[in-house]
Amino acid sequence: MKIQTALLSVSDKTGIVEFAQALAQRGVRLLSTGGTAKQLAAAGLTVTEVAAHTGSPEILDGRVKTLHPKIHGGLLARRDSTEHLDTLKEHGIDRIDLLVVNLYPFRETIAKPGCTFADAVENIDIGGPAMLRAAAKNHGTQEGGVTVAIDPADYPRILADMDGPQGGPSYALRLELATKTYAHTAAYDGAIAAYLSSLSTAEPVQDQEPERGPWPHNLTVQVKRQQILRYGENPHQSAAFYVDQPIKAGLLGSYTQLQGKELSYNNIADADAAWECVRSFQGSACVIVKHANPCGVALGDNPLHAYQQAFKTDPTSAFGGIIAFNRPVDEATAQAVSGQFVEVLLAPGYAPEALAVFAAKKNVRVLEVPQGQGHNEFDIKRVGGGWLVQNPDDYQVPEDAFKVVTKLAPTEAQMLDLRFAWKVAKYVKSNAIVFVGGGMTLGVGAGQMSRIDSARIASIKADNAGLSLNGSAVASDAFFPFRDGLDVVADAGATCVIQPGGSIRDDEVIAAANERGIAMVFTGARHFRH
Ligand code: 93A
Repeated sequence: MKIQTALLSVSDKTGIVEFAQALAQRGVRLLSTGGTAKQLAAAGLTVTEVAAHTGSPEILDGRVKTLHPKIHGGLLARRDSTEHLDTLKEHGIDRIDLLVVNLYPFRETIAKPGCTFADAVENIDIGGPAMLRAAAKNHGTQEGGVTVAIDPADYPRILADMDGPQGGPSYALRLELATKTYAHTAAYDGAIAAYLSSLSTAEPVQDQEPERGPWPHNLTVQVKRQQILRYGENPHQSAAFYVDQPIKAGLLGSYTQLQGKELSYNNIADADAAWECVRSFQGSACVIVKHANPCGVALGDNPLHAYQQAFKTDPTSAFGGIIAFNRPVDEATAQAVSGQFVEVLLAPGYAPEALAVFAAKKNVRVLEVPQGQGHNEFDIKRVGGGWLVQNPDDYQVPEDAFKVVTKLAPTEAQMLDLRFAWKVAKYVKSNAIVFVGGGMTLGVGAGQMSRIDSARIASIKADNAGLSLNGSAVASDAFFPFRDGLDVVADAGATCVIQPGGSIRDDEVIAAANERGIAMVFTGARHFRH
């Protein structure tokens, strides 16, 4: 449908003169509000002020300028309804075919230091969103409808369609722009609501800054929907993946999928667990995750070696696992990984030969995640009627905080294993017990309600995998509440233990370690993960 009349009313005037010129050249009549009209007229364009068009002057300091039936009628009349079009005629209302609006800069205003309440309120746009929502509602049908532009980047696309065979914006473009408009007005109102809620007069529960890092009084997150997922954690749940705007390099959300089936909800959750764990190591490492827990973690001379070691921990669970590397994957590693059923692969890069190997396995989802230092500012967990927000668990125990509490001190080799085990335990769901030896996990006990059961499960799993725990090192993500857990790991063959300490029965546990000839280190910090 040909565009005959356009209304232009923009705060961000980027590209507006050029666009208006292009519209005028194509015979479009221009309507515009005060500031925008002034700028267009200064560029030599013929423009009718909305006030002149409606016969109503801008009033209340501009709070009412476009809120008029001549504007909203012109935007909202159905193009396929004779009745609507007759009504327009009856009231002397012209159709408006194209609406170009961007809103008062509310977000930018409140972000300015020293912004007053009055500044904020005056920058709440009312007429703009009203017109945008009207135009978007009436984006119409294949036959015709209103075109709406909020983004200067879309101006050339509208012109291109006007010059195309249809002589006007296609239905697909009108629909796309209408969708974009509603997302925009919703986000705009969301920002206003967030701002107003920050002014709440309710007594703050605790007005002190927490000591453990920066803290927002109001959490505003900008996210973009990356993809709609086939379903959520279970097929009867709907789900989507949203990524931060802008996304920081190094975090899972910055991935590129190089091949494979679409990612599922569980894929993404597990991929994140694997990626966060593997990127915490300096040396070449491989992490295999199943149901959000690492079931094999190893350091190696190269990715292939790391993978082979990680796989040995629990070949049964590794089936259908998510595998992450912190080094680019080469052909030999790709061949080895292809020997097992794998759901998702993650690495900072892939050799072309490695990609050729995976190409033969069409379903395998291969993700490239750029290396980077990015970290989440906050962890957020939804609970009934609220949100739990915390700083992410990125605490690293400083070397001088490791405290040997037993008669025996760990050897240097044992200390290496203990540090590795401690790091892995952080990524295992609580209660976590992790046996390691020689830079690989030997048994992982995860997600049990009692620590002793996690210890038992870890040793059973090592046994199932044919791995010896004699001389192994053990990490516990939180303190042993009684000596029984320590006895289980000692019985299994462990000779050194790392744990936070801090139990009222620490003395009992230390005595047990001394009795069993175990070297034990306290970290003073725990790593619960739920
Ligand atoms: O103050 S408003 O909420 N009331 C209105 O009726 C109205 N109509 C357009 N703000 C209104 N606008 C906004 O004015 C537009 O959304 C745009 O951001 C701005 C353009 O004003 P000018 O052309 O005078 O610079």
